[in-house]
Amino acid sequence: MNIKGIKLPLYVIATLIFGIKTYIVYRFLFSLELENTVQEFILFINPFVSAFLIFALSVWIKKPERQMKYLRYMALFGTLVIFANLVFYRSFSDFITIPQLMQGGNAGDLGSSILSLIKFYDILLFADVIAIWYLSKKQQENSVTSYPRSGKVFALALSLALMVGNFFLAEMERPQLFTRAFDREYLVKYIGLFNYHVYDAVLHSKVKTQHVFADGSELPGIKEYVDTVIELDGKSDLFGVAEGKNVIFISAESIQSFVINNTVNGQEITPFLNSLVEDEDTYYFENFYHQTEQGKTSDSEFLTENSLYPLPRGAVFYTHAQNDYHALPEMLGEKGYYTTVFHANNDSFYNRDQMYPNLGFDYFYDVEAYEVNENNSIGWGLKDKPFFEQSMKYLQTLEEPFYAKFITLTNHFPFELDEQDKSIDRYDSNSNTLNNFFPTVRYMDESIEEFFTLLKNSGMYEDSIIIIMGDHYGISSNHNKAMSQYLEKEEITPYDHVQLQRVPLFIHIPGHGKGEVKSTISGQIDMKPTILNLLGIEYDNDIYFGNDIFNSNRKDYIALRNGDYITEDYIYTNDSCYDFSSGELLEEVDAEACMSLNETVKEELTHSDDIIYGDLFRFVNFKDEE
Ligand code: GP9
Ligand code: MN
Repeated sequence: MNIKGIKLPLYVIATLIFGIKTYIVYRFLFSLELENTVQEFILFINPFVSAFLIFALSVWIKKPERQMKYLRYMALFGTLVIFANLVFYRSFSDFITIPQLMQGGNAGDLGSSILSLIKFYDILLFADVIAIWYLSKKQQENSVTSYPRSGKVFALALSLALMVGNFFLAEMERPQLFTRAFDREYLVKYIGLFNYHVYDAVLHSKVKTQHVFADGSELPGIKEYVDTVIELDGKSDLFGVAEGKNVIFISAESIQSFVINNTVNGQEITPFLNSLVEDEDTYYFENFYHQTEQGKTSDSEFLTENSLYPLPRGAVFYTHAQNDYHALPEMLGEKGYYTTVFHANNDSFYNRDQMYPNLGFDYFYDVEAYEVNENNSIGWGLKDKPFFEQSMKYLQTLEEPFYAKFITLTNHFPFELDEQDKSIDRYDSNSNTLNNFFPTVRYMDESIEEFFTLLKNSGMYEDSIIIIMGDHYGISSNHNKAMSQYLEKEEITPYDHVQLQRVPLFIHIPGHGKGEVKSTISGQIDMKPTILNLLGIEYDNDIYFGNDIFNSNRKDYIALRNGDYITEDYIYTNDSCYDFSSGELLEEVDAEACMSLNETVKEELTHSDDIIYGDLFRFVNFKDEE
């Protein structure tokens, strides 16, 4: 084709028209949220980058007619991929994954309504295919030139350079985009639909290979470990104390224990949670650690529901959502519990729409269940107060007993809050993150207090136990300078850093009367056995790595996901041991007892990883064994 005398090869023209089409689909047919101009820019360039990558390959094909055929069929194939995703998206607000394609379940649901999901104007999606088809036929007739070697190499080099540039920009805008395996919407937004599918395929084949080579031969070793190191003889006094009661579990976003019973600018940060610390119906755990990694909230959910460790890379909710699990919701379901999650975010975020049913949850009240508007939302979405308020109408209709998990959202980085919602002032330091953290923590504290009142007014309070757990840290070590200023410490040592990984845990049992502050070294890995114990449910043949938090015989360490660990006497981090109470660095001779746990912790983490990588629970029949 000649444009003002410049002869553009067909693969470039195809790139341009296919790229424009793809951009229009991204922008107007998928609802991808764009938060700033960098994101708009990335979304604009990625369709062209992907199209060029595909079409420029044609220069390597020798025969001109084959070259043209390649362009035609690639345009058609690419359009079919877009079209299939679009139809899928209209039903599930999500993009197709390989496991989904193979699983067939979702696609089956789609089957009946597929016609209603296709719009008449979808035909326009194929306009560029027709144009490319026509031009390629025309060129073929005129016989196409073959490209010189330098031209071929240039086209390939350019397409790769463009892709690297695109990935680089994406990684800058969303650090750890690939390793955190965030959300499909993010991936499509930043690297485009086609590269997303390639990424999904790579991830899938990796998971599949590990899956294929596992044969369950590791299981006896794992079982022996669980039997000797983890499993406890006898039960705690609280076994069955909440038998038959509803479990209301609040996953409190980004709260760390250092805010409890603390002040900022002379003002109390969490008055309601502080009142619970004193409350006679509440146990407060002051040495409770989060054990999450890159999957953050989803990792904390994974730990809680399975008593398995999350993975060292990526979010296990995303990478191993198809595995067999033997999770708390499933076990509670078998005992007659209705199990559900309330969280005002997209259901595809962290792949929850796939993972929750697999863990045995009966229902997920996601953002669609809520009325979200400009006035009642900030930052990540619906504010916590309207979130709890609006959840009540659903909660009241649930069949009892139920296990209901509520995941809050307002106290999320970057900790934005409307002026009218601020009850305390910001802190003053060089870190806006830390400064803003305090008012949003207070807002969450107030929202939980309001939720307690709503529960009391509804009459559900007496029949329930309420657990409040911090999901992970909110203030990363990037803010250590400001943190040391706030904590009035000279510096944040590796010991302090580990201690800052403590998140609050409250177990509130209405009418119990024996609540106290507990110093037990404990972590999220302990939640599943603890909840089962409180409800009086036996789980002798389960495989898990935590202990009932109320049992005094429990194993005496808590492993963090990076291999650090904490005992009553020591903290191991950075290849060194610190005295638990004083924070003093121990000399090698004094550290022997502490160091001796090193191998056990590694072994424990490896066993847990092996279960996930090899999907080993598919070889265990938990039901027969019970
Ligand atoms: C998203 C919410 C926050 O739905 O759970 O996730 P996080 O960024 O904290 O992992
Ligand atoms: Mn979180």
